Order: sequence, then structure tokens, then C-alpha cells
Amino acid sequence: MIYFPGVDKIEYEGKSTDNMFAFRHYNPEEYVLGKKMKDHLRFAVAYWHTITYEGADQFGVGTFHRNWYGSTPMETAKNRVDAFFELLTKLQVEYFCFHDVDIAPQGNSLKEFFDNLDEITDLIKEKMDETGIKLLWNTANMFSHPRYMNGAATSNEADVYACAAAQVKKGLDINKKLSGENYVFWGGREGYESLLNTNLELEQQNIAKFFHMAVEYAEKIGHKPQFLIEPKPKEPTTHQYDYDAATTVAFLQKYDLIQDFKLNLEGNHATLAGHTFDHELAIARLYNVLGSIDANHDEKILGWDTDEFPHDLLTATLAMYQILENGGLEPGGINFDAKLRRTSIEPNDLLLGHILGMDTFARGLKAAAKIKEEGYLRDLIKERYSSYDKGIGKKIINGDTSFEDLFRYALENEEPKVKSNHIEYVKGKINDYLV
Ligand code: XUL
Ligand code: CO
Repeated sequence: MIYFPGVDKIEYEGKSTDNMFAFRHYNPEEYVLGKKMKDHLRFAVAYWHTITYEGADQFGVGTFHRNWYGSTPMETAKNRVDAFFELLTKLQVEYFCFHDVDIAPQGNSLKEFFDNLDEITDLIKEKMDETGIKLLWNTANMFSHPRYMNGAATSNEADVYACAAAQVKKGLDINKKLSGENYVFWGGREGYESLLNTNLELEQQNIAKFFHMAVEYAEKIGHKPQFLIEPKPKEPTTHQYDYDAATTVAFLQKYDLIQDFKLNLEGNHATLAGHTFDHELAIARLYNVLGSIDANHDEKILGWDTDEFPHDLLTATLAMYQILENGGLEPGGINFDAKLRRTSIEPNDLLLGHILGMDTFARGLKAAAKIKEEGYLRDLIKERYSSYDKGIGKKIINGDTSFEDLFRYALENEEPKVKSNHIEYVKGKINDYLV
């Protein structure tokens, strides 16, 4: 069965092609700053938005009628594996990501769910061996099932906490079976609705213990993928504990987890937190916890988590600049946590969505590489802070001053001459790198 008919492998054809099903910018084998584009970008496709999502939104049911639907949930799950790997192969994407519930029906109990997972992951493993496609990360969905209405590892119900631990244990076993390179924790309902009935400290301690147990278990089974926490400020909970990169770092430091975790940062989550994407990446870099990214874009006018395919060149360029400054993302990568608009109903639109995302990040990579190669921002920043290269500035940097010294210095000197940033010119220069 062919699920994406009429289209072969998506190839790089360059900017002038009229072929909708071609890359215009992403050329996997092309070298940028001494490394192949595909190795810089390490693209991954998300199972949930691609093969499981049916086009529903808050106001209406699904609009997609996929040709991989079977007569039972398990038959659909099996067809999805074939369809997914056909899509990955056609897109020349080497990685994928999934939640446990994306790949197999949950049945009527955890036991039934785990049996279904065993059967489907056998099929996934076969496909991985056949195609060479690898698992960037998997994760446990601990937010959809009604038992998780108060959270999972921050639930007030200890029995629910145990179910969450069982799901993550299973997730780590699967990660080992599929040689996963990372494992993600996104705290969907790990937060609170109202402080009036919330024991904040207990919830934080419990989730910290949960993470420690996950690390211990990974060590015990001799397979420790890079653990990643994905911050998001709200949706579905009103207040989510992992609000943004800075909040999550504070939590990891307080509970002695910083050495075992990095962050998986998402474009739309950054903007929901009132930040730009590159702000989140820069903060993560500062604390040496930039692990991986979920590439998507918000629809500013709607203002919620719309998970659009990335299409904005400036955002992609500034994100790629941070990634280059980080020395790359490996073992992390760029996962398209992005879904089609509800009106893009053909299966082949999934190819077009990913082509858009991949071409956008390819352009971002090239522009960021040029900014880095020419040293434009590096020189500008160096010059802007040059007062710390000499005199009193150097003393401050070296820790050779005190408040008394600085008091004397400030009073002895004339009013400081503060220079213009010319930031409008800088923004214009960055725009020049985009074209
Ligand atoms: C939700 C979100 C999740 C995580 C994985 O906003 O981004 O899909 O990426 O649970
Ligand atoms: Co995400």
C-alpha cells in the first residue's frame, strides 16, 4: 500500500524549481561551515501531528480522512507505522519522535496498553532496521487520560503518580529497545489550576524524586539517553511548573538534577512565555543545557499553541545562530512539533508542511553561518563591551575592585559618555543576511 501517492523521494532542486515536491533550499549533503546540512539540522518528524492527528480543533472534529485507517484501532496503529516510515523515507528525514499513546491504542488498562506498545514497537524496530531511520526521542503522554487531570508526577493522588512512573519506566525500556538518543519529559498537566488547594512544595519535591528515579532506572538498565525537559508556560494547565528555560534551570539546580538533564525548547512555547525563541536558546546556552528543539511557529493573532510549520526566516536564522554558537545540538536535533492547518486535507500536504519547515531551517542555517563566518555579531558585541577590556572595566572583570574603589572612581570621573547602539542599523544588516 502506498500512502503518499504520486510523489517519490523529495530531492533538492534549487530555488528556481516549479516542482512543489522538491527542496528549494535544503540540500542534505551540502557542506556549511565544514559540516553537512543534514548533520547540522538532524531533522525529526513528530508522530503525533503527522500520522495520529486528524485535523480536529477546539471548535470542530477532524477534517482529515486518512487512507491508513483500518477496521480496528490496532490495525490503524499498524498501518500508521508503514505510512510514517514511507513519509520519513520520502522526506529524507533520519529521525523521529513519538508519545507512547501516538503509536498504540491504550486499551482498557495499563497492561493492555503496554502489550500493544510491545507489538507496535516490534514493527517500528523492523522499519528502523530496514531504513536506517533513528529515534531522536520518545516520551510518555501523561496528560490526556482522565486519571491525569490533576497532573502526573505532581498529582495529589499517589496512585496516579505510580501510573505515571509505570509509563515512564515503559518509555525508557522502549527507548533502549529502539536505541533512542534522547528521552523527553513535557509536563503537560504538571502545574496547578489554583493555589487555593495546592501544596506547591510537595508537588515540586515529588516531581524531583520522579526525575531522580528515572535517572536511576536508566543507569540500572545500562541505557541512558540524554534526558530533556520541555518548558511551556501554560496550556493545558493555567500555571505550568516548567514555565520557561530560566524557571526550569532553577528547578533543576535546586533539586540537584542539572547534571542529568538538558532542555528541549519549542518555538511556540517560547512565545507563549512572552519570549522570543532565540532568547530561550540563549538562556539554555548560558547554563549549558541547550539539548534539542521543537521547531514550530505561533500564529500571533490567535495567541495560543498553534504549532505551525516554521516559515519565518528571521526566527529560524536567530535560532540557528544560537545553535551554531552552541556547537550544534547533538545528540539532540530539530523535531517538527508542527501540524498542518485543518484546511490542508490531503496526505501529501504532510510532505509540503515538512518541506516548508526544512527549507526554512536550511535557509536559517545558511544565513546564521554567514553571520558567524563574517563575525558580524561577534565583532559588534565585542566592541559594545570593550570598556571591560581595559582600565576600571578590566578590574571589574578580574574581581579586583570593591564598592569603595568604585565609589571613589565614580566621583573622581566625569559623567560617563554613553554611546548610541544604532540598533536600527543592526536590524537592517541582519535582514540583509536573510536574502
Ligand atoms: C505540547 C508539546 C508536546 C511535547 C511532547 O505543547 O509540545 O507535544 O513536545 O510531549
Ligand atoms: Co513540543
